[in-house]
Amino acid sequence: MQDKKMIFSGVQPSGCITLGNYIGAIKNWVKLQKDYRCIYSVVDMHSITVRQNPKELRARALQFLALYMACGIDPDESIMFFQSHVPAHAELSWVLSCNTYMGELSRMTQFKDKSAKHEDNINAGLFTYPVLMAADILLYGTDLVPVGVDQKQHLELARDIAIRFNHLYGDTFTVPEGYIPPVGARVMSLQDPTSKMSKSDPNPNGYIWVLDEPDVIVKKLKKAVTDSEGVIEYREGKHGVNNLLSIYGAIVGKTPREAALEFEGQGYGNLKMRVAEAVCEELRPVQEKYKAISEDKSYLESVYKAGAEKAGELAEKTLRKVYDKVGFVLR
Ligand code: AQP
Repeated sequence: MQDKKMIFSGVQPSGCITLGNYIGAIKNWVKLQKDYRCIYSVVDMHSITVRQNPKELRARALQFLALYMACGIDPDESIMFFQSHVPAHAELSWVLSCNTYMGELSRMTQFKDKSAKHEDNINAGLFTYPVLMAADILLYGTDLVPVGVDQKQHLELARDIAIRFNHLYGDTFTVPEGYIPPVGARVMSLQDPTSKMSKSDPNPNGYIWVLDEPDVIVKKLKKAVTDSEGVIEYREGKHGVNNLLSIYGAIVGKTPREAALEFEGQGYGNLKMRVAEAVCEELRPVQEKYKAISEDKSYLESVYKAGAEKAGELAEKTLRKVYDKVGFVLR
C-alpha cells in the first residue's frame, strides 16, 4: 500500500456534476484507484469563490460524495472527504500564497474567464484559487493529478510553487505530474461547442448532468449545435461534431477519428441518437447506485468522517514539516 504512488483530485460543488466532469475526471479516478493510493475530495472551499446559496451548497456537497461512490469510487480503497473538514488546506494555502507571485496568478486564464463572468464579485479568493489548489495537491505528497485540460495551467503553477519552495527551504514537497485522459479531456458545451462544458453554465442545455433522466439526455443531445455541412468527420473547425464524436469515443473506448469512421455517410440525427444511447447506457448504473447511496444518510456521514480523519492525519504531517521549515515555533 505504502509503495503505491499517490493521487489527489477533486471537483468543486459549484453546480451539477456534468458529463464533462465525469469523462474528464471521475471516470478516470475509478480506473486509477486499484493501482494508486487515491484521495478524492469534494473541494467545497473552492466553490465559494463564486457566490453560492448556502443551503444548496451543503446539499450539493453531499450529493457529490454520493455520486463519487455511485460512479465507482470505493471508500475501502480511496479516501473521500470534504475539503473544509481538513483545516490544513487553508493553512498550507496561506504559506504557499506567500511564495506565489501576483504576476503568476494574473496569468491564469480561468481567473480571467471567471472575472469576466462574475464582474460584480471579482474577489481575492477567485484570484488565489490556484494556490488553494496547490495546497490540496502538495499536502498529500501527490505524484499524479488526474485533471481535464482546463486545469493544466493550475497544475503547472502548483509544480512551480513546489519547486520554488523546495529550492528555498530544502526538499519538502513531491513535485506532481498531471494525468490528462487521452480522450475526453475537454468536453465542450452542447450549445456553444467552442467553450467547455461547465457545471455553472446558466443554460442547462449546454451540459448533461450525470443525473439527467434519459429523455432529458436525448432532448439535450438532439438540440446540440453542429454545423450545416451534414458530413460526419473529425477535423478542424467542426466543433460540434468533434465534440459529439469525442463524447461517444470516450464512452465506448475509441478515438474520435475511429468513432467518425463508424458514422461515415450517416446523418447528424443518427449520430446524436447513438451518442444519446451511449451516454444513457453509461449513466444508468450510476443513477441507480446513486439513488440507493443518497438515501443512506448515516452511511454517507460515516464515509466523510472517516475520510477526513485519514486525510487530516496525512495533511497534518506535511503541514508540520512546512511550519518547521519556514521557522514557526511548533505547537
Ligand atoms: N468540460 C470538461 N471536460 C473535461 N474535463 C472537465 N472538467 C471540468 N470540466 C470539464 C474536469 O473536472 C474536474 C473538476 O473540475 P472543477 O469542479 O474543479 O472545476 P472546473 O474545471 O471549473 O469545472 P466546471 O464544471 O467548469 O465548474 P465551474 O462551472 O464551476 O467552473 C477537473 O479535473 C476538470 O479538469
